[in-house]
Amino acid sequence: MSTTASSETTRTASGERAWRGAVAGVVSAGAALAFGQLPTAIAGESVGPITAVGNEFVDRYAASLKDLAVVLFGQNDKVALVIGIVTLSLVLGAVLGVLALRSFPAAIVGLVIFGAVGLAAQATDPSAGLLLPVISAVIGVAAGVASLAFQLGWIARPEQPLAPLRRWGPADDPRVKTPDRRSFLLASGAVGATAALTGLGAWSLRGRSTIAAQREALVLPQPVRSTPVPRTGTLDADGVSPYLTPTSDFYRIDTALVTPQVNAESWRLRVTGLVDEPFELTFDELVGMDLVEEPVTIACVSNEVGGDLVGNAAWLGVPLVELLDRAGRQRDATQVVGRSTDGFTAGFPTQTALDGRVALVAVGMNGEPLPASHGYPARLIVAGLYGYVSATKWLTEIELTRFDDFDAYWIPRGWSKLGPIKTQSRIDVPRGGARIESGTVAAAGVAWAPNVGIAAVEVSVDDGPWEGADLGASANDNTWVQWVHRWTAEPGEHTLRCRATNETGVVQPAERRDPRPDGATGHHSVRVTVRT
Ligand SMILES: Nc1nc2c(c(=O)[nH]1)N[C@H]1C(S)=C(S)[C@@H](COP(=O)(O)O)O[C@H]1N2
Ligand SMILES: [Mo]
Repeated sequence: MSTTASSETTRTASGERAWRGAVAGVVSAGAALAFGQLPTAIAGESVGPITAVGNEFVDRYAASLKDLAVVLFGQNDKVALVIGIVTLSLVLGAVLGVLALRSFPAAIVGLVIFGAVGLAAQATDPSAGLLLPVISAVIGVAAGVASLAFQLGWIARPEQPLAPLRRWGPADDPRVKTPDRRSFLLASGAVGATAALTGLGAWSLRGRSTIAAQREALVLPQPVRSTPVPRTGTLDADGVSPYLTPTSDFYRIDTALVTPQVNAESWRLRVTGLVDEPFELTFDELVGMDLVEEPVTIACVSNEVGGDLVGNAAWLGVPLVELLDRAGRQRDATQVVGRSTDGFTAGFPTQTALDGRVALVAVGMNGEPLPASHGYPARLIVAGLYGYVSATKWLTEIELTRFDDFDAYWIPRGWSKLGPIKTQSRIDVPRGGARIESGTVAAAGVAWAPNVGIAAVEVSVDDGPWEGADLGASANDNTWVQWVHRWTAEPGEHTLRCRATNETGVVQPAERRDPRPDGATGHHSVRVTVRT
């Protein structure tokens, strides 16, 4: 009886100890994260250790995910990734806390490794130097070790909170009395609250952006030449995409976990590589050149048939060819590579920039400076090419290389090196699954073949004959066109299908292919119910 009782007590005690170790570890990992975030936050940098680890994760695993859109995330997935990193850190902290009870030095090693991961990720981030990451790592690890020592010190001997640091061993010395639960929780609570406040402070500083104010105050010069944009509403069908996509509705795709905040005042655009005279421009010098404004539809290669990763905007910028000529591009410079502050790259054949199409270093979108999320202060826009090979946002460098000498970001990740936008069309209304009234129904949508132009859109109902749709006005061959087809709907279930023909006479193929490696093909169709 007495033996049972005593082994019960031991087990409870060790269970309680392990539990305290885990709590102390979680709180210490939190402190390490919070203090680690502080230096970059104070310095006004957008990429701290957590974001850097997240970016590294994206860069590493982008290749193994089938769909670019999955890795390029919506904002929610980005938040989920950050939450995942924090959660994993806290769980690792719990493990280290339990480990610390057996060997405090082992737990210190664990925290140092933890800091080294953050440091390594930050060090590979091209937008950061090395000083801040090192400071972050040192402060973060120090905060973690101190928190752990303080809390576990309270378990062992409250009068000497830093004892574990000196003792180099487990805190189960029988002469050391274990403090009551209340003292321990007080110690952990105090450290936890400090960590939480620090984390909140770092978080709120992080939101501080001088770029928003700078961008708002910026007035861009008028273009010397612009293609007039047809008034919206030339095509009266409710629910069809507007001809110009409002900037706030424009799709956004990029690998950046936090939108880069680039200061236009210190920003430089370098034109380098296989050129006779590399040069560098300030933002003022760039916008001081002759600007043109052109509406261009851009699309993401991951856009599924019928998807919405496509939009049409009026882009204001400097023709790329002028920058290439000024640099004196060399004969073997067969690829134009755009490089971004965040390390992203995109490359396309130099010939594309020289064949007369619209290819711009853009600074404005729909009459305003580029929003941060669309590449402020400057990005590339090349009519007819998917974004992943051309549309580098937060552009800092245009490098001329040989086509075979360099593969940009998405190429080793399994996407085609050449990325011309495929001729596509989409039904906006009626929506798939809609229940509609019988009678005359306006089926409408958009069709695009940038740099080529749309010649015709046709609609087929229930696999019947293709019938020509009416096309809306378009500014040029670089934008989508709106289309409408009036159809007499009889009660029952019906399938509507559309296809486009481009200006070279190529008809959008019916064959369904996945976005990878060079863009989806197939016809968009919707199934609707016509009420009786
Ligand atoms: N710096 C940077 N630029 C980038 C990307 C990126 O991940 N990073 N993504 C590209 C891709 S895949 C597309 S489709 C377009 C999307 O541009 P948008 O977000 O302005 O619509 O940006 C391109 N430019
Ligand atoms: Mo894309």
